[in-house]
Amino acid sequence: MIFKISIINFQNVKRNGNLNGNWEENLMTQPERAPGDAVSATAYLPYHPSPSAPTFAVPEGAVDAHCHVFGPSARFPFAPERKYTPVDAASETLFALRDHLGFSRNVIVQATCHGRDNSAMLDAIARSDGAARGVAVIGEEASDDALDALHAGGVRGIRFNFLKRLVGNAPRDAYHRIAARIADRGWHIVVYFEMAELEDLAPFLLSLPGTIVVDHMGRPDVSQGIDSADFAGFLRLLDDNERFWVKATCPERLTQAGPPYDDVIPYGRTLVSRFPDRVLWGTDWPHPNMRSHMPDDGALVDVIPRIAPTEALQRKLLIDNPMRLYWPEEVSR
Ligand code: 0GY
Repeated sequence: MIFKISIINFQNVKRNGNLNGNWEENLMTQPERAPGDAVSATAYLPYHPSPSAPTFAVPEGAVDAHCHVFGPSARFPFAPERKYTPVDAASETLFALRDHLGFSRNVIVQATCHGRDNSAMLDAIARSDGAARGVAVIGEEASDDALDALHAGGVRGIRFNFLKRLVGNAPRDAYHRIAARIADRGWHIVVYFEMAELEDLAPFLLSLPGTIVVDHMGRPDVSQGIDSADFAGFLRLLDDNERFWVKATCPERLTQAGPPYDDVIPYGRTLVSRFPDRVLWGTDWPHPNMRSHMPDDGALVDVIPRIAPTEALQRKLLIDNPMRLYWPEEVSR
């Protein structure tokens, strides 16, 4: 069986343009999930078809430091071991969204549905005309030549994922050996975990070398409140270890209240004000695995001034910090 989803082509959308009438709608078909998929493609919401233009004027040179490309699966098949099957989300659509929202660059993060095959991400970077860099997922089988090729292709970090619903197992010994091999490349390690796991995970994270970037605010349970022991422990980890960074991303994943994400704003604001030189921001487009609602990417951008209320903080969050990690050669020392 085939199901149809409506996908908007952003190609003709100019920055801050009037959306009405500018959108060109396509119908794309998506195959039914493959046998053995843990998550049905039909249970997963497609990305927002017509994101609003944000009210917040994103500063020139801003980086969307966490987003993905998926497929197109006819060219870049999803990994057989994946836990979900997303809708295709091609680089052209990502770059049109970047322009529509007012961003200048993207950091494309390898997601689990593509496993260790980084080719869709590398293809997107190659098409970006220097405006994208990437975070890869690699295994121990990756040769030094393969790592060189990833670097030449724009990769500046690797990702270790600890979410049980996304990866079957997170082999810590292998992660150690991989981390040691990338340490002298000037790359960093992105880690994705649930805050409830932090106590168990912290010794391991601390044993990793170099800069460690925590995804999605460390995924706090926001129902516990900003003064929870878990969030205090997370703040302590960052207080005590200057090499730990955090992405102030994904209010849409963390919220229990829904848009405009009032319940998540205090977490983002705390992280940005306390660690202004170690925070990143990204859309997380195309928002894999969202089932509660699909965020309007324009509304997500409007969260930025609520968590980074001054121009100086916005500049660090959106430009200075991501440039230091992903385009260090362009940053004057
Ligand atoms: C994200 C979050 C998710 C997915 C992945 O690698 C992934 O598949 O990270 C999620 O489901 O929470 O960063 O997009």
